[in-house]
Formats: sequence, structure tokens, C-alpha cells
Amino acid sequence: MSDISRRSFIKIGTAGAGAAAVGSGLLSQWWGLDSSAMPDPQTDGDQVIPTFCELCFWKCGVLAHVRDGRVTKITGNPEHPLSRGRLCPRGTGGIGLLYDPDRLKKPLVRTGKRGAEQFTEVSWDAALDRVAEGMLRLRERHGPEALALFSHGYGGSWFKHLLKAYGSANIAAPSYAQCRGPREVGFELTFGQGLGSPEPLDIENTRCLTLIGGHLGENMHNTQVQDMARAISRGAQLVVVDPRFSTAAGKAKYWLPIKPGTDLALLLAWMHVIISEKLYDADYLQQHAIGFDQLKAHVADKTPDWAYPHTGIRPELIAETARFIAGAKPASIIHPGRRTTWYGDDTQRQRAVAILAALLGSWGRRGGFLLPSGMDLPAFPYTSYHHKPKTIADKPKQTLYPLAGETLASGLCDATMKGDFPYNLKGWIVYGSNLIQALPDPRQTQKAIEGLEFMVAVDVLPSEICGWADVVLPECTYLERCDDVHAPSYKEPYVAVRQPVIEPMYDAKPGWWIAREIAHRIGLEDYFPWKDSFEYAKHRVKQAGYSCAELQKKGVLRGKQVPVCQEEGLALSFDTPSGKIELHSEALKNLGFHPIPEYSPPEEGPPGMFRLLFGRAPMHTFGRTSNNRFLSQVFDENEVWINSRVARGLPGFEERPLKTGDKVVLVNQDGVKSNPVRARVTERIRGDCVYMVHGWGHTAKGLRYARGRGASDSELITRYKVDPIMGGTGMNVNFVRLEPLPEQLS
Ligand SMILES: Nc1nc2c(c(=O)[nH]1)N[C@H]1C(S)=C(S)[C@@H](COP(=O)(O)OP(=O)(O)OC[C@H]3O[C@@H](n4cnc5c(=O)[nH]c(N)nc54)[C@H](O)[C@@H]3O)O[C@H]1N2
Ligand SMILES: Nc1nc2c(c(=O)[nH]1)N[C@H]1C(S)=C(S)[C@@H](COP(=O)(O)OP(=O)(O)OC[C@H]3O[C@@H](n4cnc5c(=O)[nH]c(N)nc54)[C@H](O)[C@@H]3O)O[C@H]1N2
Ligand code: SF4
Ligand SMILES: [Mo]
Repeated sequence: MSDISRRSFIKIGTAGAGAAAVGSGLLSQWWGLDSSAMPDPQTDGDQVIPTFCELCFWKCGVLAHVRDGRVTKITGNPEHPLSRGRLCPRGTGGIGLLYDPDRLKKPLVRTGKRGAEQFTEVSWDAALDRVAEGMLRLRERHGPEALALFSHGYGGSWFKHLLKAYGSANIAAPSYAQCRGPREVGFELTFGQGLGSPEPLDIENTRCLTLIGGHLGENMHNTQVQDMARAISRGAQLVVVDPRFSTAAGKAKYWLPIKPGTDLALLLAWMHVIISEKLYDADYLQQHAIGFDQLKAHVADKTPDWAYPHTGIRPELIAETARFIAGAKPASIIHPGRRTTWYGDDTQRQRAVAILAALLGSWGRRGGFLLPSGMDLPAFPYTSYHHKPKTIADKPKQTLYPLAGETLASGLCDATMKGDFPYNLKGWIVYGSNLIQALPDPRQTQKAIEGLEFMVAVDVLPSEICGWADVVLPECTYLERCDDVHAPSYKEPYVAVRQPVIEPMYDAKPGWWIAREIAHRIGLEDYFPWKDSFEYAKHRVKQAGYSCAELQKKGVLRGKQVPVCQEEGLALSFDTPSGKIELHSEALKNLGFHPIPEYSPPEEGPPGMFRLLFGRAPMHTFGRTSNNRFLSQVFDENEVWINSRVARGLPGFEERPLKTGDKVVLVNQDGVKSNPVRARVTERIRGDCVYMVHGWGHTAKGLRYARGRGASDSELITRYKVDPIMGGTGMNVNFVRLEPLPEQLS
């Protein structure tokens, strides 16, 4: 971080602090803040309080430096296995969220029509009474299942509990059906377990890392980026398959600029080479896998020559990279990616990634996929939920998307609009999820919302979704609250604490308090028997036999390390129907799907249009940080990447050829237009697609900084292809053309 941005960052901090709410006394009651703070020798006695980050969902351990009730900087907690003393730029920029002048400061009640963003400020009592009334009325009229919760982010746990106590199982987040769902199902089908988050990949010890499902380096998952850098410094090589020359491609031995949507053809051709040249781990397969002969027969004709016209990758390069990848086995990772909802055949593509991992013998091996375990932390002893919810709204008789492992956020949106579900949803609570940007086709989301009887948004910022709610409840940021403790299943078991580092600012409140207040108003007080989240979290930690004082001081406690790979003595077992790795899946076959992935080419776009691809920028998390003035000093609007050769002959730009920095409008295949967005004319992308960073082009009035900056990919996603296996929404199926801005022509 440059000195200039450091100075302005401190300035932001100082400006915001003036508005801080004066002592509510809540703070000292929680994790006993004073005892958990330690003086920092490097900052003249600032207090340093450990907690974990919420700028994305990776949950790195952070140390917040506090002076006179103000957070002055945020650094990585050296004790925490996800940060190891370092943060990604977004984590450091958490202060820009805390002191964002546009934060939600008071509860709001809608006064205009939905979406018009007209609200009046009310007291917490008035707002909570409205929510309670709405929930009681809905339950009386339609039953509790008519209420859905969309929840993304760690603080959502209090609302999930509230909804279950109320009697609804309709709880979803776009981080499944719009993100990692196909990957989870593809790996479950093959190895009997998914990857979860954080993914337990042994990138650090790998010898070959293949990125075909992601762009680490722009996707900034801190630990993985650190591990990738370490692996490279130890001589590991990268193979990058991406239509765009990504940051990682710049460090790679091989860059394969694949035609978008044809990855499955490449994966099958790699399998062909690895099998026909006997480059697989024969002993491992012999011992652990079933279906090898069927797989061998299946890929017999999937030669590199066959894949070439589909993928655009020369046959020799396909064969050479297959040999290279297999040469590093078992310490060779085909990275499964995370946002895997691309083309609608995504579970099968992820199955192919998993099958390749099996051929390389990298599952359960050092330098490959590790088998994680978590610390055993007993759940809080709640009364059991009385009401047995009917089927989940998006799963009528389990026939739709039979292998969906979680409720689909897009499925709940469908069930709100259409009549062919077991019952309609009539109310939404939306916690920490900007559904207008996250679900495909915002028009459809808005239509669903228009039909609701009741909608609540719990957020920290006045995002687009808040503009559609009847009641908006301002949550305080992660730096001002205690949430549940975090003990994920990971390659090193640990438990981490989230504790407030300053008092809540304005009239914002922590999620636990909001959920508990609602529960008390609707007769569910038995489900919230604790005084505050501190008491709750402490109970869990004590039950497990750990020291709360030590946890709050260090921010994290490590569990006992158990073997995580064969090399450490772990015996592999597989929770599949056969108890083996399933290269051929009978379960898929019985449901009418291909038991081994079968390639079919993606639909081509209209002539003259480019496939719209999107991804991440290192400085930002979706649209949730675009209003962060600190992070935006480095990246303050997205651009549309277009190939320079193609740009030279672009229709409409004859008079004034397109140059980097010119503003253009994108028009999609259905005539939907984007905001003006700057072009980046570059060799670094294929000619048949364009690329932009997701999360820009905000329209919400309250986001005074981000509003109108860059363009929204979400707006242009009017079509999507649903994965028939698990309901993921493939969104890379839209096409755009570029139009000049009239003023730039003159
Ligand atoms: N900085 C930052 N990091 C993040 C996030 C963030 O918002 N900001 N979000 C986090 C989350 S929730 C997720 S899910 C992950 C997502 O990050 P990833 O799992 O890495 O997934 P995508 O964003 O889909 O990957 C986009 C990359 O795929 C390429 N691509 C597009 N189409 C194709 C294709 O057909 N074939 C191939 N081979 N490549 C293609 C694009 O050019 C781009 O480089 O990032 C996480 N990390
Ligand atoms: N077009 C398109 N759609 C996508 C993607 C894409 O790349 N392109 N990516 C997909 C992926 S991978 C994912 S994971 C999903 C993510 O989609 P979402 O689940 O919507 O996640 P975010 O965009 O991070 O949600 C942001 C909202 O959370 C609020 N928020 C931030 N911190 C807090 C907090 O502490 N408390 C509360 N209550 N609110 C908070 C923000 O102000 C904002 O309104 O989107 C998916 N949808
Ligand atoms: S990866 Fe970055 S933004 Fe995400 S939790 Fe870690 S530090 Fe925070
Ligand atoms: Mo995601």
C-alpha cells in the first residue's frame, strides 16, 4: 500500500470517528474487550484486538489497531492459519467500510413504492414491531414456510436460527446456486465429499497447479494466493486455461486461451492422453476407484485432435500439457475453482475435474487435495425446533434438481413467482446479500419482490436490495460486533473468534441483537435464551474445554493436528454408494444423467456479438466494496476488456477507432443496455469474448460514491442456463456488442 493511500486511509478513519456513537456500554459486556486487547509496540501503544474479516467470506484472522475508540489500521493475525500475518488488500481496507459515510445509520421504513428508495427513519422499537407484525401476519395467513431467508456472511447465523425457530426451512444464499454448488456436487459424486470453504487444497506443496476454474491472483483468497506464491518460489509450475491472459497466466509455464465454454472437451482430451499413455496413478486407482474401464472406453475417441476444433487449443499443446500435469502427480492440482456456475453443464465439468484428480492420485495426497477435519465444538443446547417445515419451496417432491445439496437462492426466487411449487413464498428477509446484483436477471428478482407481502433487509450499506425492502435494519460492521465462533473443517483445525473492536457506531446494531429482539416479539424467546452473543459463544467454547480468555487474546486457538493425507498415515475412505472413487457414477445414470461427463458444444452467440465473461479484481469483493473509498483509490470503476485486433474493425467505430479509456455502452442479445463503461483494448483476451469485473454499475441512491461508476454485468445477464443436476445458474451465456457514446464521436 502506498504512503499516499495510507495517509488518506487514516484521514477517512478520522473523519468517520466524529460520528461514533457514545458509550452504550455494550462493548465491555461482550468478550471483555479490555482484557483481550494488547498494546502494540509498533504503534506507540495502540491497542490491538484480534477478530476475523468479513470483507469476503474467507474469514482471515485480523488484528485491529485501536486508539481512542478509533480503528487506525487492520493487519493480519500471525496466529491465524488463514492469514499467517498477512491480509489481502480488501482485508486491510476494512476500515473504509467501518467509516463509510454512507453506512445505514438508523432503521428505515418504506414510504414510497417498492424500489423507489423512499424511506423514513424510525426508532428500533417501531422497526422491530413492524417486522414482528409482518412475520406474525404471514404465518397466520400462509404458514411459516411462506417466509424465506437469503443470508450470506457469517452474521447470518442468528437469522437462520430465527427462521428455523419460526418454522421455515427456506434458507438460501447465492453462494451455492450462483457460485460453488456445481463443484460441491461434482466432487461429492466422485469422492463422496465436497470441498467446502476454505478449500483444503495443498497448493503450498504442489508441483503443478492448473487453473482452469479460476483466477487466483485476482480472486484474492488470501491463503491460496500466499500458498501459490510459496509454491512458485519453490519451483512449482502453473498451467492456466483461461480465454483471458489473467494475472496468473503471466506467471504460468503454459497459457491455454481456450474458447469459452469448451473446458469439458479439453478435460476429456487430457484424460485421453493420460489414459492412453498410462500416465495415471495405477496403484491408487486399483485400490480406490471403480469405473476405470468405462472411463477408458468413454475417452478413447476424445483425442486432442477431436478437442482442437472445439477448444481452439492445438493438439500438440493439449498432449504436452497433459503430460506435464501428469508428470507432477500426485502433487498436481487441477484447481476446482469456486464460482463454477458458467454454462449450465457445470456439475459435469466439475465431475471431469474430480475424475482427473483421481487419475493423478491427488485426492488425499500431499501437494493435492487434503482431507480436512474441524475442532469439535458442541452446538449451543437450544430447544429443538417444534415446527417440522414442509418440503423446501424449491424442491417439490425432490424431483427438481435432484442432487442440489443446498436450497437454491434462484429456486426460492422462482418459488416466489410461479405457481408450480408446493406453496408460494410471500415474505423475504435478506441478510447481507445484494440479490439485485447476485441473482441472474435483476428484472426477474424485482418482479418476484413486487409480489411479496413483506420484505426486510438487514445490511450495513444502502445497497440496491435495501431499496426494495419494506423495513431496512442497519447492522453494525464486523468490527463492531461479536458473532458465533468459527471452527471450519480445514487442513489445520482451529477455532477463531469475532469480537467487537469498537462500540457500534450510529444507531446500528449487531445481528444477534436484532434477531433476538424479533424473536422476543413473536413468542420465540425460548430459542434465544442467552443475554448476548458473548454468552452464547463463550458457552460453546467452554463446553469444548478451551480457554475463552486465551481465545479472545489470540483471536484463534489451534486444535490437534491429525493426518490429512496418505503421506501422513491417513487411510482413505469414500462416502460414495460404492465406497470407492466413482469414475463412473451409477447414481447419475439412475437419474437419467451421463454417468461419465459427455461434452456438448456451447450455443454460439449472434453474429458480431461477444460472449460476456466476468470475474474479480484484487481490490474488491463483488459490489460490496465498490463504495469503499479507501479501496477505490486503487480501482474505482470496472472496464470492459476487448481484443485489440477485433477492436480495430468494430462496427460503429469506423470514424473513431476504439482506444483504451474510451467509454462504450454494452448492448446484450435482448437489447438491454449497460451504463457507459471504459474500454480496455488489449491483446490479453480472445477475440470472441469480452470481460469485466463483477459488482459495478451501482444504481442505489445511497451509495453516493459507487453509484454510476462502471457497468453492471448483472444487468446484462438476461439469460442463464440451469444445470439440470443441481440447479446452478450458468450465467456466461450472454452476448454483447459495443456501441460508442455519441459525444465521443464528435
Ligand atoms: N478479490 C476478490 N476475490 C474473490 C472474490 C471477490 O469478489 N474479489 N470473490 C470470491 C468468491 S465468492 C468466489 S466464488 C471466487 C470466484 O473466483 P473464481 O473461482 O476464480 O471464478 P470466476 O470468477 O468464475 O473465474 C473467472 C475467470 O474465469 C475465466 N473464464 C471465463 N469463462 C471461462 C471459460 O469458459 N473457461 C475458462 N477456462 N475460463 C473462463 C475468466 O476470464 C476469469 O479469469 O472469488 C473469490 N475471491
Ligand atoms: N452477475 C454475477 N452474479 C454473481 C456473481 C458474478 O460474478 N456475476 N458472483 C456470484 C457469487 S460467486 C457469489 S458468492 C454471490 C454473492 O452475492 P451476495 O450473496 O449478494 O454477496 P455480496 O454481493 O457480498 O452481498 C453484499 C451485501 O452484503 C452487505 N454486507 C456487507 N457486509 C455486511 C455485514 O457485515 N452485515 C450485513 N447484514 N450485510 C453486509 C453489503 O452491503 C451488500 O448489500 O453472487 C453471485 N452472483
Ligand atoms: S481474503 Fe481478504 S477480504 Fe477475504 S477474509 Fe481474507 S483478508 Fe478478508
Ligand atoms: Mo462466490
